[in-house]
Amino acid sequence: MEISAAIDGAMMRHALVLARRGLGRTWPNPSVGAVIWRMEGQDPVIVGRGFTQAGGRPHAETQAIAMAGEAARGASMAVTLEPCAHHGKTPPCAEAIVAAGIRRVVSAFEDPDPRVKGGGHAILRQAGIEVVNGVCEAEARAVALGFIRRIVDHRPLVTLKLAQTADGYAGVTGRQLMVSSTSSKHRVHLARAAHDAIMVGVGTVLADNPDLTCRLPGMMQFSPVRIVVDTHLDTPLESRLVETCHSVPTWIVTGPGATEEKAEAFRAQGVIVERAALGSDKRLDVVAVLHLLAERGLTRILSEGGPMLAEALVVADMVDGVTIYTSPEPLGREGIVAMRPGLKKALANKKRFAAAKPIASGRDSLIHYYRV
Ligand code: AOF
Ligand code: ZN
Repeated sequence: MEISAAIDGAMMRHALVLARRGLGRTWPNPSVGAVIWRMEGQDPVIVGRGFTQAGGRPHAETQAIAMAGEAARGASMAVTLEPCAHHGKTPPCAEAIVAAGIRRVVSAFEDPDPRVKGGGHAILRQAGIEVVNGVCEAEARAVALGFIRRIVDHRPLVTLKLAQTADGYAGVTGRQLMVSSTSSKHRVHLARAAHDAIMVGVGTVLADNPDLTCRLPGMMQFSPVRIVVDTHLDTPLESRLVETCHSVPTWIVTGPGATEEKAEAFRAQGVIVERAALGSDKRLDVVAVLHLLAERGLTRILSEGGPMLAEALVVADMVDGVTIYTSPEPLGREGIVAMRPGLKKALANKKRFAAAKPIASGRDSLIHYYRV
């Protein structure tokens, strides 16, 4: 490989590492990474780095340019998404790159947002900047998948998380069951932080009264929005999710049948209550729920339960990844089956999902399935 192509790839991979740091915190915007470097002889020297800040602004490029200062003049930039071309709260990044005197831009892929869509690369080229597009495109698309799903498919990315006993149970009705080791709990909390929202069915709230926060040391502020899918508004007003909605936002998506009076009682506590349409089975239509959440700006959802919601999401083909934690101990009696038939069938279909090699997570085993 040519030296400059190898350097472009290395700088893009570095920008991708930066972009991953913002995952879960930039919605409705994508998390983008940018690296600015100059060549000193044969060696690249990094003079600026940036990633999209919490809430989606400032953008990655302006962060990197601010760090580089005058060193940006004549330098190269690697950026994990086409620089924006539209006027938002600040002028377009493409114009900021031109103004900073950057000579060469290595970009991963064209921004699908209709406000940009090739316009950023065009601004750069018109200014005489060399643009190389398509570097590490697959990896960059994977990092930006939540944003792409929202813009292109009008739904957020969905990751399913499941925990089961060795004999395949998620728990016993009405009682919380600890199926995961400390190491698995840490992994789950880290995954929570990298998503915009955690979603559960009301059954999980009734059974577990969960907190659904990121409780890793120093990371509490990375707790995402918590969403309950609750057709009849059965969430208890005394639940943890309602009681703590002032420190971490709680949204409930309910159906048209729940009374407005009931909805108001939750709103009075600080919960955001939204309505979506029902499916033919008289339960909330998960596709309608996801469209609504995308409209509200969410790009990455972690669905943590229960088995009915997981099955409905996968049967509707709304799932991008599935993480399954399996404990070494069996439950040893009847319980709630973790993987309902629709989910099992989908995961066994190699045209739909590919399994990564299982790994150990403490005493549990962990397997991740990717959408093909
Ligand atoms: C970039 N760099 O770091 C990000 C970009 O609402 P605004 O004005 O902040 O614009 C959001 C759009 O900008 C978003 O839909 C996407 O097209 C792009 N995001 N662009 O150049 C960044 N986060
Ligand atoms: Zn921008």
